[in-house]
Amino acid sequence: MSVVAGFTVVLLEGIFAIYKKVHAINFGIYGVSKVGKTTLHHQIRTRGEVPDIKKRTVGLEKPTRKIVKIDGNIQTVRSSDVGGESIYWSLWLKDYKKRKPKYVIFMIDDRHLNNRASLEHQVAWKYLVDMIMSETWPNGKKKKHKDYPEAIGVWANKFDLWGKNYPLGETIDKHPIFEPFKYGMQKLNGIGIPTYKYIVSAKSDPEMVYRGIMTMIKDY
Ligand SMILES: Nc1nc2c(ncn2[C@@H]2O[C@H](COP(=O)(O)OP(=O)(O)O)[C@@H](O)[C@H]2O)c(=O)[nH]1
Ligand SMILES: [Mg+2]
Repeated sequence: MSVVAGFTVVLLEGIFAIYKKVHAINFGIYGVSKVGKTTLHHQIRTRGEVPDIKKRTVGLEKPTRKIVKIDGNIQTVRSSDVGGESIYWSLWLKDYKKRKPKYVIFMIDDRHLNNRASLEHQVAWKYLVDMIMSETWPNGKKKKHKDYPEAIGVWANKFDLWGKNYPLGETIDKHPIFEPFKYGMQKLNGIGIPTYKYIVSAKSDPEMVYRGIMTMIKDY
């Protein structure tokens, strides 16, 4: 390679690195109350041990930019924190419609494993899957190709709490925590949206969080 060509490659790589830092990728982060959405936002923003979040998130907050850096890769992501109680689910749709996130993360924890009567995650998941699969917006307007996300992650959070009772076997894929969400994932796969199961401790393990975000961006 000539010196000029080599220099051009270096220059282009530099420009691409700057572009990735400046250009933010939209993420939509949803899930019921107390799964760890606000903790995840803190973790992406500050990296480290996140203090215990006692305050419930009210409504929909303004989107913020965060820089994710791992293994020499830098990427800026943008997301809005939103409440998880069912009265706020319509705000998930509002956020989703407005920002058209390229990637959606649906957060869960282990409440459905410990209490068979707990159906919060399942009901919220059905709401989210229907919201994404619907061919029209609530105003009747037909969705366009770019209105669908490129991938949806089901993120099981608080691994530090339930990992001992429900250890990670050979693959994340077969872990029982994801069992109730399989049907919805198959439906999404059916219309061409890939799904991605992931396990994290948003509160205390930044490495897992950053790797999960970067994997979604790189692999999907
Ligand atoms: N042990 C543990 N607790 C967590 C984790 N993530 C969140 N929490 C706790 O779960 C509670 C609810 O978290 P929060 O972020 O407010 O959830 P949100 O309602 O989805 O925004 C808080 O007490 C957090 O400290 C985690 O990875 N491990
Ligand atoms: Mg919150």
